[in-house]
Amino acid sequence: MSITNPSSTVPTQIWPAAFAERYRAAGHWRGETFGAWLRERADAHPDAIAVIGGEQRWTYAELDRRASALAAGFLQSGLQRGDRVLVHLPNIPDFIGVVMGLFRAGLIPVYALPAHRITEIEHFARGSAARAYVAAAAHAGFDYRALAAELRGRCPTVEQVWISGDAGEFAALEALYATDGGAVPATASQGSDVAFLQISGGSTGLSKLIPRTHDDYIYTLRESARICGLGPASVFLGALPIAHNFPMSSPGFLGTLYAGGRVVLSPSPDPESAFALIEREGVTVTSLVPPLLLQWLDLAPATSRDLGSLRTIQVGGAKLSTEIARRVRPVLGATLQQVFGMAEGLVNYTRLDDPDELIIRTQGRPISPDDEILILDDDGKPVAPGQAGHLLTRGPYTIRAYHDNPSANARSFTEDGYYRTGDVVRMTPEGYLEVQGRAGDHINRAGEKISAEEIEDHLLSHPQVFDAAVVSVPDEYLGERSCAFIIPKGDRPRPADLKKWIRGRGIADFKVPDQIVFVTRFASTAALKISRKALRADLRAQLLARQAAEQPPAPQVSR
Ligand code: AMP
Ligand code: DBH
Repeated sequence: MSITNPSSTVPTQIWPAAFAERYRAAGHWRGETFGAWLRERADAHPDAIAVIGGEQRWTYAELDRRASALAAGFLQSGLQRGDRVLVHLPNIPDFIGVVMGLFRAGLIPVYALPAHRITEIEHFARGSAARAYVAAAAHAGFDYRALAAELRGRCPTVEQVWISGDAGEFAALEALYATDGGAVPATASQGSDVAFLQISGGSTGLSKLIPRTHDDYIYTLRESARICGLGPASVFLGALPIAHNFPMSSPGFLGTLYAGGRVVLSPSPDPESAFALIEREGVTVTSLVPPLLLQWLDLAPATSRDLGSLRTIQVGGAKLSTEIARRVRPVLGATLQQVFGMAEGLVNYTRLDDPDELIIRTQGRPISPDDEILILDDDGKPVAPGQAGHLLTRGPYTIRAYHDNPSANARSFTEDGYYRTGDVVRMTPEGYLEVQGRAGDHINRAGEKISAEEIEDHLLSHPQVFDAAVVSVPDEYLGERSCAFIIPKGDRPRPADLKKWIRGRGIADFKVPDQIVFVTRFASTAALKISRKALRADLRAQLLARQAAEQPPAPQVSR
């Protein structure tokens, strides 16, 4: 009988020794840890406000005390250093309390988005062998306690559940804050340990888990805070869900805390909630995706709120059009900063003092002088300067491997350790990147990445679906929306019923196809003989051609 050692599944992230030495010698990796720097900030300015959300205002001393209390409480419950804990919280102070508590205990948060549902959560729980789940009682009309109950039924390895708010049958997070954390050391970790698992947007199939170390992530926080000019006087508004890598770390709430600034959490990204908080708290910087920026630009001229404190509006997650980019300063009175990043690592910023044209037209340049960039043609050869090609990268904060996923690792990384981003970019003479598009088959819907394959798999399990192909379609507001082409089996299902059914599979709402088009067959060539990729490209082209010709798109289209 074989006995599995639970510690063997503790995630790792390892760079070749020569690279690690170089990154340490350059001062990028300093052996700092999340638990320790929070203690340093709390010792240096205990009474400065760290986190504001709802009616709560926590000073650095309070956040530090809460982190220690939770660390002690988590460990007393039986969790052990290196265990994984699913964090499924909206933008509330408990999000920050919980992750800081986990860091301090040497436990590994696995970040889920509030929009994720049982199917995704089960996938993350299994993939990370999580032993605990922390969620809010309810948010945006969804009861996470019901999800917790279902998760426990499906994944017995999830032994502990803590709920922020009315805990019902589960343990209350609030009670853990009462644990005596006095004896807990500032950190249980080393710089090279994995600090957390971030979630990939998922280009093929289900999301992958991304192990990031203290050393590599703290390097991005330090440099991002510097590039974005953050300091103790900065007030960052978390409007996007802060589990996203962008508002988490570029510089996001973690970069703001690292710089000793103040984090204000908005429960919703809508302009009304955000504008009220900007006025009340004197917000200086925030991060948005392009569709949200568009809403802000539309509503700002008419608002009665004073937005005068805003200095920087960061926009990323999806391509920003130059026309919209141009409106930022005149309408919001703030400097635009474009941010092109990925949870796997590489982050590019336009710099605050760059000429307007660079800020408006490009997605910035890398954080680090040690970020290595390759732009290759389809045959893997470098393109001529200024030409578009596939972006590959490696560097001091770009991962070398996903967690426990050999097939994804074989696809996504070259033998010499470059990450294939899947993005098509060109480099300007100034060394800035312009994102041209994606080589892969995912849909970037308002910054949320959706894998075509994942949704096709759901559709294919419907009894009246013979075959399905999901493609992205340009959308004026969302950037891209999803369209599912379906060959029905027998009676054609109603599009509304199909969408409802997909929703019932327990997946995030943003993954439900926006549009459904029924077709009798896919291509004149036998569908099986052409690759899914070619098929999707073909269907997308047909749809766009039909739309351009302003003919009725196809029999039975529903949005
Ligand atoms: P994820 O894998 O979910 O972390 O998403 C990262 C991907 O989002 C990148 O590889 C790009 O495809 C896309 N992305 C992020 N920021 C930008 C941006 N500023 N412009 C265009 N695409 C972006
Ligand atoms: O889209 C992203 O994942 C992203 C965008 C901007 C990101 O991870 C980041 C900055 O760090």
